[in-house]
Amino acid sequence: MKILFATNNAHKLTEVQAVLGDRYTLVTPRDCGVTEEIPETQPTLEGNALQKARYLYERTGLDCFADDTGLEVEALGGAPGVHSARYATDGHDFAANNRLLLQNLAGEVNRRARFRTVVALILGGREYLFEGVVEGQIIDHETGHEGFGYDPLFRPDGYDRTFAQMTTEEKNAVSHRARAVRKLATFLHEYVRE
Ligand code: ITT
Repeated sequence: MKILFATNNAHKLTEVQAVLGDRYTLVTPRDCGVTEEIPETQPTLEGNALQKARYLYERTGLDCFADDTGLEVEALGGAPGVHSARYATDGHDFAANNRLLLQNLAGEVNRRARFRTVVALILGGREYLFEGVVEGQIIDHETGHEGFGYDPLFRPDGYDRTFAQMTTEEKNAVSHRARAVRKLATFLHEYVRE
């Protein structure tokens, strides 16, 4: 089955394809001629995931899904949250975001944080939401080169390595996105069977 994934983030594509396996072939917006940046201007992860999926559905009429993810840091009242991509600057500057996060947590003993992903699916014109969460800690310096975004600063509970020190397979065993996408996959399997 082919399904359109509303992302321009190649790392996400790799992670999600690995979770879904070869039963599903992911198609990108670019593959469908949508080359502009898909707007995400809503105040919540749910709102943004739906906005991205609806944007693509309106343009292509194809079944599709989108995810929106935020890093929620306890000592910062849940920031950067829905603003995770544009925390330090207007663009997706991962290094600047990580520097700002460390700066804002300087001297803070409470390093608890979680990643939360919301996946919005539009299938047969209907909308569905799936959520995935992983709890962990923000460490005090960047470690590792895998993954993307805040991965070098996030150490999931039960591990002594950051996401950026893990292979895609290891990250997918516990990550927010993989948890949400596994719920999506279970739903799709049922839907296809009916
Ligand atoms: P698309 O909207 O094109 O899918 P994006 O990079 O904007 O890609 P999100 O809005 O979902 O993705 O995520 C917002 C930011 O949160 C993203 O730019 C990263 O900085 C961070 N982020 C998301 N998922 C992450 C992950 O698995 N590991 C580390 N950081 C992540």
